[in-house]
Amino acid sequence: MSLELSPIDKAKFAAAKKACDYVETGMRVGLGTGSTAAWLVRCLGELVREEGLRIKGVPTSFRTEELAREAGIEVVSLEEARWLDVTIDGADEYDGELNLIKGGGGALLYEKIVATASDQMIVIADSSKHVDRLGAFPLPVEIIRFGWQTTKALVEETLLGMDVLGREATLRMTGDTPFVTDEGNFILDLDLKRIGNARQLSLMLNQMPGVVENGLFLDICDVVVVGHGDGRIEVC
Ligand code: ABF
Repeated sequence: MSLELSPIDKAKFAAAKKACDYVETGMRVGLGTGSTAAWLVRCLGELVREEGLRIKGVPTSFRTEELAREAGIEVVSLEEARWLDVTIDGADEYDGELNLIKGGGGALLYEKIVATASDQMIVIADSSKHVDRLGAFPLPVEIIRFGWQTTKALVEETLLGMDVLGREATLRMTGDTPFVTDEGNFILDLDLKRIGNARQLSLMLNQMPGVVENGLFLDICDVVVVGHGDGRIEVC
């Protein structure tokens, strides 16, 4: 990589490049979404073009599919792959137990399905994503469009009685219109500040009518590859 990168991009690139060590020819690879995952796609694309790496990539968003095809990576559907050897993806937060908040990029539903259908899930992140306790980053919750205001009110009501600090649910917008996921759903961003019991919260959210999935990735991540601005790597 010859271009001069900012410290944050150096960190993301370093993590993404290190994560390529987990990928071997013949593997079915889940390709994450977001700026760090975009570095992964670039690095894997270079290995495909210049080192003869042969993988089948399963993208977690339309955007990642486009990037993967541009990079020369063979793209297959999750239906065709059926199961994956490894998924490599970014995160908004990770804690000491490698539990995550994901979905800042709006791709949490496909990301969670792909990550769960993988023998191994590797997160690549710059060091700013590490937290002692999840929740400072607003928790994305994917909801169907039908009755979304009612779903929002139900979610807020549920939060009132739980071990979370913040209570506000905000519909994610793109300019003046609601953000629409690749699946055609809306996203609520829950400004919780701190999550006391992530497992209880995740279960409560996902049993609510209208809620499709939430951005708490619990007991899914196996390894976090952390990049630093000076190029240093940590593997947790
Ligand atoms: C995606 O990457 C999302 O789940 C997560 O929100 C985002 C992190 O973005 P970035 O890598 O740009 O910091 O996996």
